[in-house]
Parts: sequence; C-alpha cells; structure tokens
Amino acid sequence: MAPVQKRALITGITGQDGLYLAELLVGKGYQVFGLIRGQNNPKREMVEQLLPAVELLEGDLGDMTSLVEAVNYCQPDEVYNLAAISFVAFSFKQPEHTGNITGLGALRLLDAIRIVDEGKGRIRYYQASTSELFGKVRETPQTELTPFHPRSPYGVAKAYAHHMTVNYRESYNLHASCGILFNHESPRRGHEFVTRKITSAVARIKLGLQDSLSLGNLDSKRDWGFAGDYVRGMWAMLQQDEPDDYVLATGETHSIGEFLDLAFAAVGIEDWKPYVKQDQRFMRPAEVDLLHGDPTKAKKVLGWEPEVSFPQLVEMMVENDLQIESTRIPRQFVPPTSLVR
Ligand code: NAP
Ligand code: G4F
Repeated sequence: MAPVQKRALITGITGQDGLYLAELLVGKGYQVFGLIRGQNNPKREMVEQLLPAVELLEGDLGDMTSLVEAVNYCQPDEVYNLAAISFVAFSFKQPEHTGNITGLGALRLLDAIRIVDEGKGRIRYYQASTSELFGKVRETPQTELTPFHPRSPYGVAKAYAHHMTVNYRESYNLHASCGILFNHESPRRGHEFVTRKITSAVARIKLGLQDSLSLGNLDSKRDWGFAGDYVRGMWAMLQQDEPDDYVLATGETHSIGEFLDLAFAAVGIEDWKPYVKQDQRFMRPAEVDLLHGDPTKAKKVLGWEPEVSFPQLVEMMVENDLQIESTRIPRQFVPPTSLVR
C-alpha cells in the first residue's frame, strides 16, 4: 500500500521562511497548503510560479473564521505558524496591530486547530518564536532556559504567542512546539531588514546606482544564520514524539560592522566607512544589543546543525543582489547596424 501523503498548512507562505519551508515539505512529498492574505496579494503570482504544487487558501491571522475554514479545508497533519508582523522597527509604529496579528493571531490559529481537531490530537503545531524574546539578555549565550525580557512591541507580542502555545500544549495535550529562532537571512530576506538593506546597497554602490547607505545602530550584534538551514529545524521539531521548545542558532555572534566588512569586501571595497552614514531615523526606542544563541539542545535531540557559515551567507546575499541590480543598469542605446554609416 502506498504511504499516506502528509498534509501541511503554512501561514506566512509569502515570507522568507514560508517559501523555504514549502520547498522543503514539497520535496519530502507533503501536500502543502499556504495561507495568503488580502483580496489581491501581489505576492500570489510569485508563490504560484515558484511552488506550483502548493494550494493557496485565503485567510488572515486577524480573522478567526478564515482560520477555522482553512484548517478544516486542508485537514492538516502539521500547521506551521510563520505569519506575523515581523519587522521590529515597524512594531513600534503600530504596536496594537502587531499585538493583534503576531500575538493574538497565534491564539486564533491554536483555537482553530482545537475546534477542527476535536481533541483527537492529530494536528501538530509549530510556533515561530524568536530570540527577540531574550531582548535585554540576562545571560550569554541564550538557551531555552534563559528568562525573557522583550524590548519591542514585536517581542512582547511574540512572548504572548509563545506562552499561549505552551499553555495549549499543557491544557489540551496539543502537540505544539516553539522554535526560538535567532536571526536567519537569505537572498529572499525582506529589504527592510538590515542584512538585505546592506547587501542590496552594496550591489548598487558597486554598480554605480547608489552613492551611500544610511543605517541606524551599528553596534548591535546578532547570531545570523541561513534561513534554508532553519526550516529543516522547524520540520524536525514536529517529527518528535513529544512536543518541546528549541533554540535554533549558529552559536556565533557578529556586529553590523562585521557584516559591512564582509559585504563590501565581496565587491572589492575594503573600507566601507566613506559609504555608510548614520541616521537617527533608523534608531529604535529600545534596542536589543546582543544576541548569541546556544543550539546544543537542537543538536542533541533533533540532530540539527546549520550548514552555511556567516561569510558564505553574506557572499550569497551580495552575489544575488549583484545579479538583481545589474538588470537595472540602463542600457546604452545601440543603433541597429543598418543605421550605422
Ligand atoms: P516575513 O518574511 O516578514 O514573512 C511574514 C509573513 O507573514 C508574510 O508571508 C506575510 O504576508 C505574513 N502575514 C503578515 N500579516 C499577516 C496576517 N494578518 N495574516 C496572514 N499572514 C500575514 O518573516 P520571516 O522572516 O519569513 O519569518 C517567519 C516567522 O518567523 C515570523 O513569524 C517571524 O516573526 C519569525 N522569526 C523570524 C526570524 C528571522 O530572522 N527571519 C527569527 C525568529 C523568528 P504578506 O506577504 O502578505 O505580507
Ligand atoms: O535586521 P533587523 O531589522 O532585525 P532584528 O531587529 O534583529 O529582527 C529580526 O530578527 C528577529 C530574531 O532575533 C526576528 F524575530 C525578527 O522578526 C526579525 O526577523 O535589525 C538587526 C539590527 C538591529 O539592532 C537594528 O537596530 O540591525 C540594527 N540596524 C541598524 N541600522 C538596522 C538598521 N536595522 C534595520 N532594519 N535597518 C537599519 O537601517
């Protein structure tokens, strides 16, 4: 008898992690469903082209009915909640909206699962928790046991979602796990995040399309890994007999300055200082100064390890942006040969 095809629902399918996770699950033979929001989402076409096997379902983390309908329609074995207002700086501008989507949105999805599953314990749940929970860090490196001290409306909303996931696991015997993921980047990273902002600008500066780059705080440090590695860890969490929470991180930390060093060096510019300006507009009301994760538990229990190094990640992102930006260079007019005398 042919093995039964597993079914997965991914929220946040149009985001960086959603695309990598969908590719991973399709490759493993899953039937994948993706939740897409809005009446005419401009990213629908991109997802359809990249992942023709994925079925897109309309729904929004702010709308309970649409979540119940989506979960009921696809009857998933696994639900990955990757959708969120995920940009920390934006969360200071719209804290209530962030709380509603990033925080309460997780509760709505957990309840949709509870309603559809009717206590059968068939649906497994992954919650996208974050190293932003550690915020003003109490110890370094940070582990699953490090206390939380979030520093932004985003971090606070994610703390609510994290605790609610643990609470549903304990209250309703739900197979629900939280991945406490440290920063992970890729050529698919949104341009609002510092790594992509840098690699895109570096490519444009190299090609003569831009003179300089304006940034905020250059002193903060992050534990940056490759998104493609991190989605393997998400999947591994849901394959365990028991649900639990895991840190996924590289175990290394680097400053924004170090990222700039490597990104500019990748295009042959040794000193980036003449090109980088500091701008108050990109400073945050409260900052997370240092993130440095300890992935020992994930390595031991899940057998998870990142494969892409920090220099490889930076190079991959710069290379991708050079390719994208080089298509924007205005072509010189070349007259047809018949007109050349
Ligand atoms: P991302 O690229 O910003 O993607 C966010 C996704 O959420 C998008 O698909 C977006 O859809 C969707 N979304 C936003 N509001 C929604 C709503 N009201 N209803 C339904 N969908 C909505 O984020 P990511 O980097 O892939 O991260 C995935 C998850 O992991 C997020 O929850 C993030 O907070 C968390 N996380 C990320 C990192 C990291 O370093 N990347 C680290 C730790 C945790 P649209 O395209 O339509 O806007
Ligand atoms: O790239 P960022 O915006 O990422 P941040 O705030 O660390 O959040 C990301 O990682 C979290 C995991 O720890 C996720 F949960 C979250 O969803 C998101 O994916 O900023 C990184 C650092 C910050 O210290 C910021 O102040 O870079 C600093 N920075 C300096 N100048 C800047 C800029 N960040 C941005 N986005 N833009 C700047 O111009």
